[in-house]
Amino acid sequence: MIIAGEVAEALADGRAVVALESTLLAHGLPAGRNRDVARRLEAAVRAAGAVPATIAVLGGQARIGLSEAELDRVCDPDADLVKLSRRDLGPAMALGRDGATTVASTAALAAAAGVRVFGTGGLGGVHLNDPRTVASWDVSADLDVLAGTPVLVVCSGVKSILDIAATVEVLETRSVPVIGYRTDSFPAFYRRVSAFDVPWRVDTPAQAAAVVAVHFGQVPGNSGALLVNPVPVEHELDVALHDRLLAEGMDLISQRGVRGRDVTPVLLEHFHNGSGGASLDANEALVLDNAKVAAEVAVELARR
Ligand code: PSU
Ligand code: MN
Repeated sequence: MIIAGEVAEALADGRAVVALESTLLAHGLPAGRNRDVARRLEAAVRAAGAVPATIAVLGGQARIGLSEAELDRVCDPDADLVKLSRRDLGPAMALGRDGATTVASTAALAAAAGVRVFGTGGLGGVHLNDPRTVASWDVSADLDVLAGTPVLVVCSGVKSILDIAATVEVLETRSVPVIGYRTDSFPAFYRRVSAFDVPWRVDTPAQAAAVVAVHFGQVPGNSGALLVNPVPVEHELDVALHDRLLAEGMDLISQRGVRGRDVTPVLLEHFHNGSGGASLDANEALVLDNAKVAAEVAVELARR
């Protein structure tokens, strides 16, 4: 694992560091726009007083903190990065590959490097079963890894392309605290509220940091925590458009027989193409806001 100089120094000094993932750049956003988002994410973290550490695997080496040239490589569609969950890290590193890290693999690498706060867009979850097929058993490794990795993930909940009810239940079963940031509802990525409440709510970065400090420092166990922050209100996707895209996306997945790690990128692309850019604006706005909130919480944690 290679920790960038600036990140290593900040960690040694006990200053705030925020991990950022690379799958949302390489596989969640279209080429061109992803590079600009990468830059703005790091800028949002810095503006709040923390050091950004974007994580990826390049030439078989896990990198904690990327240079501008390395960010170019992650965002280059011709570089053809593999989507790496935690189970893929061994093969990718041993075989010298380039890969983008998901929430699961980013959290695992962040924790190993000593980074405790991670800002992203949406968490993976339990996928919906198409009633026309047999049970898919598609449950994102993000949930299992979070259950055993002491990192705070700041995200906008899970997309409504997932089974939110089942995802919320798994988080409870696996003892992952879910804390609403200025909300009482578990957010559904493009939409600010879902049919599900969050068990806890905080309204300031200092409160969030207090919860995380006690959770990591005093509560037995090894689980991470989830701070859920809804998409900024002006970027929320219209509900009728959202529901149409969701239904179409599910049909597409079933017709094309899309499976496994390809499901999320294919559905995201359908949303982006079918919403005339509105879903992309929402995605970008929520990721940037989560990076900012993550940095604010990391700064409060470092202050303690
Ligand atoms: N949600 C998004 N955009 C994304 C992802 C989730 O809105 O790009 C990515 C994240 O990296 C997440 C991963 O960790 O998809 C989950 O994939 P899977 O369901 O295959 O585990
Ligand atoms: Mn999956």
